[in-house]
Amino acid sequence: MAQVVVALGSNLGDRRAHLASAKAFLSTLSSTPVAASAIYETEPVGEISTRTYFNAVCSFRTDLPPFSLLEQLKMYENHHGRDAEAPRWSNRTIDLDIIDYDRMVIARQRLHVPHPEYSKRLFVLCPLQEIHPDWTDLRTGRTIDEMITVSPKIEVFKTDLNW
Ligand code: A4P
Ligand code: MG
Repeated sequence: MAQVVVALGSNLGDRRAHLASAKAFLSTLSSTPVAASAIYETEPVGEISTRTYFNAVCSFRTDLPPFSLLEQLKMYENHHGRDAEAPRWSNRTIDLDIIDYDRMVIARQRLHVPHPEYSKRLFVLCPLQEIHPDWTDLRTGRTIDEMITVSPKIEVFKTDLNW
């Protein structure tokens, strides 16, 4: 069974509800309870995104191999209002990215793990630190505290919203 980390993001519509239903979906892929961070409100990164995001990170165990997990996540996004044709980094109802799959390195066209950008993104690192405070980057060996220190600064606010 593989230990995986998935990052969730939403900046359209009822952002909390989008995260909550995605978390419920992730628990259907998991054989153990899903560990979830708090919900964070974050400043958008990238030129196309204009609305603030709700972001969170979930960690769970699954029997699905990596590409089957990716397929499940993409199907979920497509069935929940995500426009698959929209340009990269567009506003989105729900984005589900595989941050880590069992500490494996995968470099294929459709799947890169660890996620290539996560180590520079406070909207992933802050919730990840909350549930995995001892996390280290597979490629560089950096601790999560070090990655947070050197990442580009954006506003990240930990909410007390319920899932
Ligand atoms: N793909 C490759 N590796 C992965 C992986 N590890 N997990 C491929 C998921 N997908 C992966 O991704 C495009 C293609 O990448 C997929 O078809 C898959 O085969 P996508 O999620 O459909 O597109 P995207 O989200 O627009 O691109 P990307 O590169 O995932 O962008 P990000 O990193 O998700 O950035 N600001 C804030 N504050 N919060 C955010 O959540 N998100 C983005 C999008 C920009 N700014 C943001 C946030
Ligand atoms: Mg994505």
